[in-house]
Amino acid sequence: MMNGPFQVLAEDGRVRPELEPGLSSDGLRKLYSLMATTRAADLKALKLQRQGRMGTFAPSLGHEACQVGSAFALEPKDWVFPYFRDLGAFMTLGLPLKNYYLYWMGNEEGMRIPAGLNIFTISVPVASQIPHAVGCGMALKYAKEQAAALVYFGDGATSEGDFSEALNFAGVFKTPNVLICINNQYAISTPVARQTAAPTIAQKASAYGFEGVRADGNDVLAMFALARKALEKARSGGGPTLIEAFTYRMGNHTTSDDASRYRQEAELKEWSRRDPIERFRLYLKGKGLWDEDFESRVQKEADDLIGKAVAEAESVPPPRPEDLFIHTYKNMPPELSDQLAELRDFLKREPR
Ligand SMILES: Cc1ncc(C[n+]2csc(CCOP(=O)(O)OP(=O)(O)O)c2C)c(N)n1
Ligand SMILES: [Mg+2]
Repeated sequence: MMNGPFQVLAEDGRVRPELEPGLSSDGLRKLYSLMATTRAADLKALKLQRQGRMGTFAPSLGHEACQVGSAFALEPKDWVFPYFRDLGAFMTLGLPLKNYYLYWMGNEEGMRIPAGLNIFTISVPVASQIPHAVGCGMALKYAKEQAAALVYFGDGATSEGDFSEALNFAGVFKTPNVLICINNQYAISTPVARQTAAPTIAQKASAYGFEGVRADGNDVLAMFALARKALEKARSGGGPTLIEAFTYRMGNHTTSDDASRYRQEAELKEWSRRDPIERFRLYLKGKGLWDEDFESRVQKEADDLIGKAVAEAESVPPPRPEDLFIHTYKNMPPELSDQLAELRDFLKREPR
């Protein structure tokens, strides 16, 4: 590592006051409740999956600060391009939790984004959302809109051609983008040392001609401060910024993975000492903004919200097999309509 990641809060919650981003007490408490609610909603999803009530799930455990801190800096006019491990960003932006659960239950209607939210759908093909975001940045530039397009992706995405092409374009055309690499140090079982020989991901930005910064991704104030600065720069014509959020994936890659087969217990233990929520709680407590009453209120509100979201998501009828064929073409090409006819025929003979 060349320089240590940018930090506002040390691991024990001690703050560097000159770097505090100047949020109000309400703002700070909101950040806390968003992170705590994200964690509770994430743990609930794991349980749903284990009970057979959700198809598969990619846990966000450990990513709460980088997701919530960066999304908290967005304005409604900005655009967001998420990847598949972004629950905290969705919570912060106000996507109903029902939608997120529905999506992971296998119903793509969950990604029907309510009007007024400038969020694109989750991209599962690794890195494919980065060129989308840069294209959106270019469109904002043409339209002379003072808005930015922010994209999230993992460390694994940086080995894809899409990453390189998108960052090159962003640099050349000075698009209003904020590119956030959530470096959780693994792409499924591949450690980041096998992903790149560069000491940091942030430094890759200099080859594309723009600024790259490395943040402590478990420090919500560092993430907020850097994202806000990069967003302001993008909106005012200063071009793109790459932010590397240095963090750790505390859970399995997805519910189909068993990380104990390729990660050492000691590493996990080491990172659990850097828990992003714990750290922020210590900071708030020091400021007199956290006590047991506040905690119980946050947890109760989270439980209510989650209970309601589960009930709503489970009351939506399951998708029809035919739904596989819609949303791709306006007019279905003949080979697909043949396949659809064949599927309907099969379902008539062997109903589900
Ligand atoms: C183009 C493409 N190749 C492979 C996959 C299978 N795949 C899904 S997630 C993943 C690893 C992604 O790792 P990273 O970008 O670090 O994100 P993380 O899961 O760690 O958050 C892979 C290889 C995919 N979805 N898309
Ligand atoms: Mg990763």
